This record gives sequence, structure tokens and C-alpha cells, in this order.
Amino acid sequence: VECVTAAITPVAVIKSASECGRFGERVMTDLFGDTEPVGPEREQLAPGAVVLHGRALAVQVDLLAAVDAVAAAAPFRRMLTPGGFRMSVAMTNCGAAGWVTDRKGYRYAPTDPETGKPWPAMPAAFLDLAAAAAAEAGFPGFEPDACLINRYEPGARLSLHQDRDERDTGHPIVSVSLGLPATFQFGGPKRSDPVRKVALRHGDVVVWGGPSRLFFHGVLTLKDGEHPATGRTRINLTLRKAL
Ligand code: MD3
Ligand code: FE
Repeated sequence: VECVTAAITPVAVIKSASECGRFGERVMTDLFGDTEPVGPEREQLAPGAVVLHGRALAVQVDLLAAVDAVAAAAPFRRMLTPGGFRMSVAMTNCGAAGWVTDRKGYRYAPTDPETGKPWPAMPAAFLDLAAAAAAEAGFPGFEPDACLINRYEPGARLSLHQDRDERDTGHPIVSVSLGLPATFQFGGPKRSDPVRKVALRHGDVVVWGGPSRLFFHGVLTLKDGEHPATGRTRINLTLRKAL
């Protein structure tokens, strides 16, 4: 299939199994109607930052079942920032440590402040995908001990920030996007650096390591929509070595 970003959109086309994605790349349409790249599609955003398009699609059912199991034991909640603002993104955690925020600050905690119980164990499906993706991006031996699960409803956003609450920021972060697409903002080491916009879609995995690990980033306001796998929701997993 010749993929050309045409200036004129045809009114009617005969659809075949292989189509052109929104950015002109080769895609396949699967049973769920998801378009997935044909073969491994990797995109280097910056030194150490690699997008593995569609890398999570093969295990999406396992990942989403594990999210539901975690959320049954440690429900999603919208946390309070130290400044007293309620976050629009709802969060929960699994693994030995979970990221929390309240009036006292940001930190990793071994227990869920809502229940007092340890966070649910890290699902094997999370560990396996994170380790494989990190290795493919050039970071072998990644063993995350914390997974923050972010849930975006339409209207939710994550303002520009750095991830610097982990003990050793020499380890990469692996992020997995599921459900509704989002526009991710990716800047530089200073808040004032210009930002690039990157579309993150269902099944995309991003590995952030090396020089990009401390770059400012955020997520623009989620647009309304419906996704076959998640409904009106975007789920993002961030797997980290926090301790
Ligand atoms: C770039 N989550 O939880 S993951 C976060 O989609 C967070 O929910 C976003 O930012 C989300 O902290 C984006 C992608 C991500 C994670 C860590 C990074 C991008 C990063 C660290 C450095 C640079
Ligand atoms: Fe972040």
C-alpha cells in the first residue's frame, strides 16, 4: 500500500486490511478496530526517549484485567497537590512503593494512605512488558518496583512537570498508554524549553531514559471519545524503579 498524506480526502474508499494511519504510516486494523503498526515501529524522540508504537497491543487484555484487579483493592482516587489543588487525573498504584501526593508533598509510600494496606503486588504482565520494552530501547535489566496507574476522563490533564521523586533517576521510566488517545507534551531540561507534541495511542509504549529522563513533560486535556477497550477513558501506566 502506498501511504501518501493526501491534500484531498476521498469521500468513499474501498477499505483493505492494510491502511494508512493518521501520520501516513502503515497500519493494520485488528478485530477491535484498533489500528496497529505493521511490524515494530520505533521512533526516537530524543536521546534515551523511544516510542514503541503498538508494543502493548498483544497483551492489552492482560494489562487491563490487571488494572481492574489493582483498582478493586486500591481504588482510583484524585489526590491533592501540596498547593491544595485536586488533581484531575485519578490515580492508584501497585508494587512495593506507590506515588502519592497530599498537603505534605510528593513521595513514594509503601502503603495506600486510603486503606493503610500495602499496595497490590506488581502484576507479572506489567513487569514482563516493562522489562522487554526497556531492553528494546537499550536499557537491559530494568526491574521496576513501582507502577503509578493514571486514569484520565475527558477534561483531565497533567500539567508540565519533571519526575524526580525516585531515589535514582539513572533508571528509565516505561510508560504504557491504553484507551483514548492523548497529546503528550515533551520539553527539555528547563521548564521554559520549547515543547513538542507527541500523539500517544492505545498500545503505545514509551521508554524514557538517559538524558531525557529529567525532561519536562505533560498531557494536554483529554478529548471526549469512546474506545472499544476502555470506554471514555485513557489509562497510563508508568513503571519505575523508585526505591
Ligand atoms: C518524559 N504520566 O505519571 S507518561 C507521570 O500519560 C506522567 O499519564 C503521563 O507523566 C501520562 O508522571 C506521561 C510519560 C512519561 C513519564 C515519565 C517521563 C514521560 C516522561 C520522564 C521524563 C521524560
Ligand atoms: Fe511524569
